[in-house]
Amino acid sequence: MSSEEKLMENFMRKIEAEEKIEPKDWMPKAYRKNLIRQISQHGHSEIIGMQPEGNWLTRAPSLRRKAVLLSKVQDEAGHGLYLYSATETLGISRAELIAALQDGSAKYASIFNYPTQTWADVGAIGWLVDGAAIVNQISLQRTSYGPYARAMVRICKEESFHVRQGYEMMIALAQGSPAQKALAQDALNRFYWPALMMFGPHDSESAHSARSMQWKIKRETNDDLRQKFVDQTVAQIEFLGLQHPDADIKWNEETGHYDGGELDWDEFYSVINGNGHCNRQRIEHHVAAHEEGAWVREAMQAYREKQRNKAHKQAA
Ligand code: FAQ
Repeated sequence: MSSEEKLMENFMRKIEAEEKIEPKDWMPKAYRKNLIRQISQHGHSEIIGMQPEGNWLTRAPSLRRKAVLLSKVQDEAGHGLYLYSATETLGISRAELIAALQDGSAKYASIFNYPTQTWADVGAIGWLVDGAAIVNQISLQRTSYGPYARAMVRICKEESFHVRQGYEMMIALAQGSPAQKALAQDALNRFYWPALMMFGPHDSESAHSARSMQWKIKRETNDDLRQKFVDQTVAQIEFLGLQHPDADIKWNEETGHYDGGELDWDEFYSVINGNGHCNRQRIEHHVAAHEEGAWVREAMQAYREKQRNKAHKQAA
C-alpha cells in the first residue's frame, strides 16, 4: 500500500467513525476543493443576503422593528465572517474568496437575487428563507469538517431566532387589516418557491451530492431536506390563515409526507447562472462597498505593521 493509500484509508476510517477532520489533518485534494466551494458559497450567501433586508432598514415601520432588523442583518454579517474564517483554514485567502464572488466564479444562494418589494417581504424572508436555511444547517452541524460543523452550531441558534422574528411579523400582518393580510399573502406567494429552490437541484441532477454524502460533508440530500421544509411549512401557513401558494399540495398517507407541485427549474438555472432580477445589482453593490472599505483594510494593515515594528524595537 502506497503512503497516499494509507493516508486515504485513515481519512475514510475517521469519516466512518464520525471523527471530525481538522485543518492540519491530511485530506484528499477533492475533499478540500469541495469544502472550499461549499463553505465559501455559504459565506457569500450570508453576506449578499444582507442586501435584500438591508433595503428596508430605513423604512421599518417602528423603532422596535428597525432595531430587530438591524441586529438580524448584523448577525448575517457575523455568519459570513465565521464561514470565511472556516474556509481560510483550508488554505485559501479572504481576498481570493472575495475575488471569486465578484467575478462570478463562486455562487451564492439564488434566493438573494429576488427583490424585496414590500415590508412583508422582510417577514417572509425571516420565516421562509431563514427557515429553509436552518433546516439545511441543522444537518450541517454534523458535517465532517470540524471548523464548519462548529460554525453551524452558533449560526443555527441565531437563525432560529431570526425565524421566530420573521414568523411573528407574519402573524402581525396576517391578523392585521385586510390590506396587511394581502401583503402577507403576496410575500408568501413570491418567496415560497424560491425558498424551496434554496435546497438545490433534485438529487438526480445534483453534481456534488454523491461525493459530498460519501465524505459526510452533506448529511442529508437536497430532496430530503426540501421535503422536511415543505412538511413543516404547511401547518405554519394554516395557522396564519393564508392560502398555500402550491395548489397541488396534498398529504400522502403512504409516504407520510406532503406531495406538491414541481418547481420551475428553468427559473432556478436562469437565476444561478446570473440572470435573476437582482444578480447584477447585488454584485455591483458588493464591489462598491468593498472598494469604499479599502481604506479600513489599509489602516488595519498599517496599524499591525506599526505594532510589529514597535515589538521588534523593544525586543532589540
Ligand atoms: N443557489 O450539486 P449541487 C442563508 C449550485 S444561508 C445558488 O446540488 P451542492 C442565511 C451549487 O452551488 C443560504 N446556487 O450543489 C440567510 C452547484 O454550483 P457549483 C445558503 C445553487 O453544493 C438568511 C450547482 O448548483 N446556505 O440563507 C443553489 O451539493 C436570510 C449544483 O448543485 C448554504 O449555502 C442555490 N439555491 O448542494 C442570510 C448551505 N443550489 O458550486 C441572509 C450550505 C445549488 O458547482 C438572510 N450549502 N446551487 O458552481 C449546501 O448545503 C449546498 O451547497 C446546497 C447545494 C444544498 C446549497
